[in-house]
Amino acid sequence: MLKSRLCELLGIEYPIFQGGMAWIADAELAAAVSNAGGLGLIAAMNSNGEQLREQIQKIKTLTDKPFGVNLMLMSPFIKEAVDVVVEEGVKVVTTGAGNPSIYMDKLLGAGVKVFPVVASVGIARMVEKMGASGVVAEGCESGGHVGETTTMALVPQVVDAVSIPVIAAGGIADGRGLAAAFMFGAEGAQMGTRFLTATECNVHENYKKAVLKAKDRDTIVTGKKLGHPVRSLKNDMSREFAKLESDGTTTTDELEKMGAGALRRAAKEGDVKTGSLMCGQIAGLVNSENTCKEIIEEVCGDCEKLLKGAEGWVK
Ligand code: TUI
Repeated sequence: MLKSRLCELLGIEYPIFQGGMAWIADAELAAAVSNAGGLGLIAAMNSNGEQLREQIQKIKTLTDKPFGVNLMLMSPFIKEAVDVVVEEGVKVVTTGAGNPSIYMDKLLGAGVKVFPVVASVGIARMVEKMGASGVVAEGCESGGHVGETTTMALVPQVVDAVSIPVIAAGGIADGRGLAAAFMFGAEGAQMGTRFLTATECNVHENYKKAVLKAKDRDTIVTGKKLGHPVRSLKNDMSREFAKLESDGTTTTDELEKMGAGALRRAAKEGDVKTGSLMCGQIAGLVNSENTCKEIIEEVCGDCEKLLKGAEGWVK
């Protein structure tokens, strides 16, 4: 059986976090991951307090297992979301797309375990000092908002810099990825793209099919000019965005307008042409739809076999 400090700390069976995918990670997906023994997370994304509260109350009817909320720090409703998390007694939070410092005291004071998603050693060190329970070190292979460093380079550097548990993210979708994460000193892994294709994921079928069909070079990073680079599948939308971004005549306001609503269009309406299909580079490896239970058992089972067989390399 795979065990790490993470399992004991959170009372979960498998050291697996589900990514807090905006417009995708709802109460049903999160409950399915938690019921399968991982840590399911509801994406607060740009939800207001009431919308988030509804999802939290829903997940409480769907699982008795530990679950969490992912707070997207760029949300205009971030303050309300933090209040609702505290009021609803949510026990675990991951944060993304920014520095969570100003919300740490409130969350920690309410007994919430906070796992900031970080893309650099500096922020990892800072949040450890502030009392984070662990950090998710996310490399730029991931989908959505990305940093600059790869998982392979980032994870061991973060592991060396902090003593709290590190969860590796970005480019992990199978047992080999999880085993590699352990070899880097991480104590678990977070997966987004793999869970996006799960049976229990309510993302539009067109989006799911596009991810299942994607190959190794089918993603692109856009939005660097806006200060928030985002990885998504190549399509009419992302190609056009990339072109306008580099032509030097399109203003950042015009680019912002073009990006607004694009993820919702893809995830909810299935618009795979003009929507934004955020997705990690590992999509090429994700070729079948499975239940969350199948995914977690396959990934952890394969990882266990690999780690047990690792001695075979030593002569
Ligand atoms: O947050 C994510 N991934 C996301 S958020 C998102 S919603 C969105 N939609 C459109 C445009 C932009 C965002 C979609 N995908 N992953 C976690 C993550 N956090 N990756 C990188 C970071 C990060 C970045 C900067 C963490 C800390 C940070 O600190 C900022 C600083 O002050 O250095």
